[in-house]
Amino acid sequence: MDFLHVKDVLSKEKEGKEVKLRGWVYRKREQKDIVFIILRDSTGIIQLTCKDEVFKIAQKATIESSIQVKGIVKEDKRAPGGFEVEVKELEIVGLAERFPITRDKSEEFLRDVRHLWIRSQKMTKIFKIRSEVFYAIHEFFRKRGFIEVQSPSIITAACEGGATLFEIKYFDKKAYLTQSWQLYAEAMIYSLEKIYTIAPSFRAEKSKTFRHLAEYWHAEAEAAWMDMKSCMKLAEDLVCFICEKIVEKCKEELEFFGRKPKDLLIKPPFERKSYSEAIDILKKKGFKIKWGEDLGADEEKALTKGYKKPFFIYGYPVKCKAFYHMPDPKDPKITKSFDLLAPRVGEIIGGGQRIHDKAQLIKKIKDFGLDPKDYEWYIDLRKYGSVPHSGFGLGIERLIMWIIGLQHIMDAIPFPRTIRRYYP
Ligand code: NSS
Repeated sequence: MDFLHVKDVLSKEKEGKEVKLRGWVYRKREQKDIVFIILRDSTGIIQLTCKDEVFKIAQKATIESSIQVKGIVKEDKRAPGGFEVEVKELEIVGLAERFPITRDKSEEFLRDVRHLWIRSQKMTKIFKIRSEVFYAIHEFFRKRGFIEVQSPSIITAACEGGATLFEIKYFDKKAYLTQSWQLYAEAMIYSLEKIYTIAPSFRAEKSKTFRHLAEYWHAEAEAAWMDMKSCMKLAEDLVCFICEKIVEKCKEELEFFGRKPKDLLIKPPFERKSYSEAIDILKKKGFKIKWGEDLGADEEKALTKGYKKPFFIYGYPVKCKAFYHMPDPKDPKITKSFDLLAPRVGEIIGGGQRIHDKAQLIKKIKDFGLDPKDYEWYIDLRKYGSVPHSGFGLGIERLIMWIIGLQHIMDAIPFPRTIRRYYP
């Protein structure tokens, strides 16, 4: 007889049948002549009743011990999932020592024992949603004819400004960990035109916030001939597609987090606000922000207040955005750039149209205090058949935070890295 998974046993069809299950002891309750074990595996939890011949061995099975059992499925309305297994045979495969995670442990402690906390129902459900988000991104881009491309993680010049670069020793030279695949993507569009990637990006973020990781997963797209307008359309279609897939495939998980499918079944187009409009709104809300200043987490939180759906802010001033952003020919103070803001989380996507003119790019690199020598190959791309092009980057953990309603970005990734934490 093959082992089954919990989800396959929780059904009317299996009632009265003999089944074999294996997993871990999630909870345990002992009475005079019966032990109730809640068994968990990757698909869910189920109650085991252990009496008579298996009573003694069940008593020995500590929390998180791995066990395998054989027994008969019985309907029981009081059991989680409505069914239980009356155990006839029980084997302890790995007897667990005293499990350090008990009720009422602090968030900080749970992060110290992350390697064990990932077994929790909460974390398991987050990672299932996360897996579907990754899958949906691939599905979306492939359906649209985008080709997946990888770029190096070890790089020599900043994409998003030097302040958040991780410096590494590269043999006897200095190198950095990448902040984005973008500069390489801009080279690759000359062979593949429409491309995407999902890869880790690294930011030496000095600040400790609820939405910053030092290593996060970045879904990025770049396409030749694409202008900012089409790029925004692509970004909103992607987000809607991911949400639709999550609603379709993760009903139970969303319910666990109290997230209503109707709030995720969002349709394009998203609202578009200009940066100037955003500044006016913030001033009305009492912020002492001046035109030209960047929007931080507080500003973005205030702007998204009352919103259920993400929306765009476009046309950021030149100074607020990285050097490669194309100034708007109609108003060169601003760039053809946009961010997508999600309720509470703020920016989940950043993107826009790139400078494709060589002289303009060199000037902008210098204006930003950077050395054109560091960007020689990147400037080269403007010499040989340059074309208008655009792209964007989606912070996957930030999107997951919004989809699930997580309070902290650290919970959107199995082993978070932040300014204070790189263990376990
Ligand atoms: O810096 S971004 O706004 N833009 C870029 O890196 C572009 N080069 C992307 C592109 O056009 N191909 O970062 C993009 C997104 C941003 O909107 C956030 O959602 C996410 O990446 N992001 C982060 N997530 C978690 N932690 C940190 N530190 C972080 N920084 C950016």
